[in-house]
Amino acid sequence: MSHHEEKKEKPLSEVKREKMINFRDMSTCEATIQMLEKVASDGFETAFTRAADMRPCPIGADSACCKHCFMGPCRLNSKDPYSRVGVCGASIDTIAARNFARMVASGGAAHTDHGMVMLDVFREVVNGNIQGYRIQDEQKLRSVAESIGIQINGRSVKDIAVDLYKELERTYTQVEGEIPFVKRVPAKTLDTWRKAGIVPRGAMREIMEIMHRSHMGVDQNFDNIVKQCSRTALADGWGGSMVATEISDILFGTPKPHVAGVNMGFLKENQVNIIVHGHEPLLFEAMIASSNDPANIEKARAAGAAGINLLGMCCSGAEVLGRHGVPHAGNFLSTEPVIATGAVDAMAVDVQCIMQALPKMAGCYGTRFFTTNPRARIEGATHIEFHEHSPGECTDKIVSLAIERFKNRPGPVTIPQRRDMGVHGFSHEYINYMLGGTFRGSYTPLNENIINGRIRGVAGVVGCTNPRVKQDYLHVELVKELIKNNVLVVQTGCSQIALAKAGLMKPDAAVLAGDGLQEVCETVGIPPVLSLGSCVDNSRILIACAEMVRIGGLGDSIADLPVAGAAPEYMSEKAICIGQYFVASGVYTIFGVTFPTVEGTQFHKLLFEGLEEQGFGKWGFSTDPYEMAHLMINHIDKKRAALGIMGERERKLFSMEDRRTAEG
Ligand code: SF4
Ligand code: MSK
Repeated sequence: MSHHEEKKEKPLSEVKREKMINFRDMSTCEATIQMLEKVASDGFETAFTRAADMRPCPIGADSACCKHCFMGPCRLNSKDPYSRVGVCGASIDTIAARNFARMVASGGAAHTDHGMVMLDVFREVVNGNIQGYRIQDEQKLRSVAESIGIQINGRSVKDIAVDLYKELERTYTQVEGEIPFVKRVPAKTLDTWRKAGIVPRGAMREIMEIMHRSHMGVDQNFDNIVKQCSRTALADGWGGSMVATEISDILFGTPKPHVAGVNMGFLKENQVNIIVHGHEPLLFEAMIASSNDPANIEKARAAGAAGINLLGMCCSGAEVLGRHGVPHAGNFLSTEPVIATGAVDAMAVDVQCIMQALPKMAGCYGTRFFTTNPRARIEGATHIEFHEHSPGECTDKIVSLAIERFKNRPGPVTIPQRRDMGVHGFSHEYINYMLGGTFRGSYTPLNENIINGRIRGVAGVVGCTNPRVKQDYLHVELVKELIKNNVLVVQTGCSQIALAKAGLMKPDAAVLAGDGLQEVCETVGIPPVLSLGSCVDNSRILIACAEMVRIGGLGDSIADLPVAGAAPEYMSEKAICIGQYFVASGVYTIFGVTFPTVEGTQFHKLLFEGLEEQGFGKWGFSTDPYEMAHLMINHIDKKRAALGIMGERERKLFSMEDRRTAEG
């Protein structure tokens, strides 16, 4: 069939399935399973059934094909990947490295563009051109400004903010030199980057260069390509993503722990239910304002509703769950099933992780589906554009249309009665306060508890859900195994929603932790699993790592710390970029599902071994959550042994007194 011919699709209800699917094999989320069964009995499809019907392409999964020019596409999928080269002579190492580079570029572009939008809004707020938002966290503004060398003493908020904008703009546009947040990187880590020539310039430059270098006939040395992968990824982690997080905190408030709820049971049959899904907090913050607007609430009441009920999903949801306690209906893979409740009157989306299938699913259950961002329009969706200068215009319209749909709900409503409460909204700042107390807020107690062995180390467990593996299962089992072994877990993105549904974000989940971690959690009153926000908020984990190094006692660089990271169910290119910036920052980072390389190639060896030998972190891979946990724990123990803190209890950090004695 030529690509001009129209492919006739069968109505979904007529699609005959060869094998019956047991959704319990595909998810551990009870609400999602209930809805998947409903969707199947209603005769519709979801990502779960499409994944079951379509085997992943094995050549693509190995990243063994190249379509960077039209002499190809070339595939090097023989048993011996070195037995063939592409038409141009490209080796498997070049092909895999170039493909990887483009994943890093795309993932990094998503985060940095998100960060740049936040910065645009910040500039307009500071200049008085946007009235709908304002600086809500002046303390955070001052601390971010100070961290990159901006004078704050005796200056007005506006003056500091103007300087901060100018400085952070360089995160994107800087042609030469180092981006501002590099000032937060521990000296030894930065030294490793400088020696390797990978300190990032502006993200625009790095992403442009990586796209150039991965073009046909340019960089054909996998080692050199990986250097640019690191540089570009660092421009995201310590650049675009960090700007997104910091500016969001300045504009909307730094998260503080509070009790909040997760799962589909927070939909309310007698209210107008609106879900916001995507990534940037701007749409959601405006939607919160519109849903709380008395005029809109009155309209909803006039339509027979008891009120307007707002919920989040994916990372949009994670942002406001942490910041404001808005309930979260579920992670990425639950975005289709939730529509089958029939209770979602409107779903509004902005950017990233929005399946094209959603408007179709919305059509099946009469849900109103709205795209709002000029970057992300979807066939079949109603587009109501969101403008930062008049945010309420878009969200008020969506609220009105949701009310209209409530009045005319097309069918019965089935809401899975699952509600999971937990403590959400940690931040790297709050870890200071929580462990150090008001008067000695610092990471010292965290470091002390790591040194004395109560806490073995810290793990970041993050990332998506993916229908190629059982939804939530790997996240939950991995985290349980880690905390059982006294590893404190910090989380972001869809992963944290999996753990919240499993009840691990309640302080009493500390009983599942090993003795040492349990003691710390009970003393401080925290759960053993701390949620830090959305995917861009992985930058909070970087800052926490830098702070642990700065406090002392755990080595001189991030690579010395007893920490590890994992994205066991990842699906997006953003995750690859995140993984690469953690690896380049010095962290052992393990992915599940599949890894886009051919094992045994030089490129694979570089990622999985060679980078560590050069002073960075390294990649790891496993599809088994227990193996993954023990790979991470072994790594943590290796770092503890190198620090000389293996098996020690009660050793304190060097006090000033000790220092004087040692120096004297
Ligand atoms: Fe094939 Fe080389 Fe063209 Fe890639 S760049 S498609 S390997 S000829
Ligand atoms: S939303 S990138 S599925 S974490 Fe950030 Fe979730 Fe992964 Fe999207």
